[in-house]
Amino acid sequence: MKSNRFAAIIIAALAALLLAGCNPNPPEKTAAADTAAATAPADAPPTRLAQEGPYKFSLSLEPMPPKNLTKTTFTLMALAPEGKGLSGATITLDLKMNHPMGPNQVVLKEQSPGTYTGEGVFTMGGDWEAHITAKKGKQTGTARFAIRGVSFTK
Ligand SMILES: [Cu+2]
Repeated sequence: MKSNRFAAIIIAALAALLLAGCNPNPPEKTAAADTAAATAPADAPPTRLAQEGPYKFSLSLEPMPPKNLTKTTFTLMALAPEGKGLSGATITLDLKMNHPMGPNQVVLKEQSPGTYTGEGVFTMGGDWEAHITAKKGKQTGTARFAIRGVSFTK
């Protein structure tokens, strides 16, 4: 199939551009990521670094370990102060590295009270952070998770 081969070349070229454009070395980690995630293996599940506001969050990914340029499902569990599943919130997840990568936001949709999911793509291998913002009425809750060791290859 000629078109498949062409697509593969385009993807390879795009990957090379992304790698060249965002200087993968030396990886300079944030202090918070260092302290909270230093002991976790490189392919550990997302580690919560910080959480502010009235809600409690935990994050999981599929596939795990995550891969570069591969559709990834983000599942966020969100609890309201009473310990019930948070319902009716608007939740976004911003993927960031320790250098400019451009905006990479996933809007999470409520599947059931307390469970929000969305699909996104890591645009580079390496260590990322997911920044969560949950809004409901006048309340806002945030959290940051370390996502280490996103595979450079698919
Ligand atoms: Cu990068």
